Amino acid sequence: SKIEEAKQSAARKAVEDHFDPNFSYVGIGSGTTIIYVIEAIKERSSNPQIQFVPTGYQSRQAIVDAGLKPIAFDSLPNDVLLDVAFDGADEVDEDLNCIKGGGACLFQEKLVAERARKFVCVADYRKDQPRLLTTWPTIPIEIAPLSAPVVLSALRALGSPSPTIRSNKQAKAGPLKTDQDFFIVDAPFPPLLLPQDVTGSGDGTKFGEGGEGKWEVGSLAKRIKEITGVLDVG
Ligand code: DER
Repeated sequence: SKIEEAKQSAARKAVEDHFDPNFSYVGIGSGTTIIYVIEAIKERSSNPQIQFVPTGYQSRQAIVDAGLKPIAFDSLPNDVLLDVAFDGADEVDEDLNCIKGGGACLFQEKLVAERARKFVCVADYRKDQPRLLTTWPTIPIEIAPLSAPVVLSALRALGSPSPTIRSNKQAKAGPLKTDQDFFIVDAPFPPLLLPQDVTGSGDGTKFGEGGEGKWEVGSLAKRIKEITGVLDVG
């Protein structure tokens, strides 16, 4: 299909531009696009020395199914950095900010991205939007279950109309649990602004204070990290 072809060509380009068969450690994200990244890496290299760091059970299984060598994030030698981490995204704005978390693998994805010299986001044309939350409706946040009531009320205070704990009715009654046994909160906000939208705007958009619910992307990301103590990966 047109979408699968777009995913595959994005993956091939990403691998062509950012993968080197002499690498030692490569991060592998979660979702469907990443499968094409793995296929493209297989075509480029048969170097058995490379070890692949998964971002969850699905990512690890994809590495194993491709006959590549997984290494768990917490088995990496101390202080070693990944040469590159490839991952997908749900939406990307014109400043290359990303919405991630559609696949509920956010915590490990952030850990791996943080530990890589270079983070390569592989996203087809559907994800390419002028501002975040143009088509993807919510900001996914992975949290410790115990913190849910506090996080939900703090998000409402930031102007999110109806933050919710993600459930997967087809799979089970009650909330979805991630590979860390955490919750995913999905927080809707109006489309996020970029700095160039706000400078000297004078339209009542309070820079980063959620005036009329409008947030500049960096300010909101900072506030959400403060609320959830989430690993700050920028
Ligand atoms: O959960 C994520 O952030 C993933 O990267 C994911 O949403 C991308 O999924 P896709 O490649 O199947 O669109």
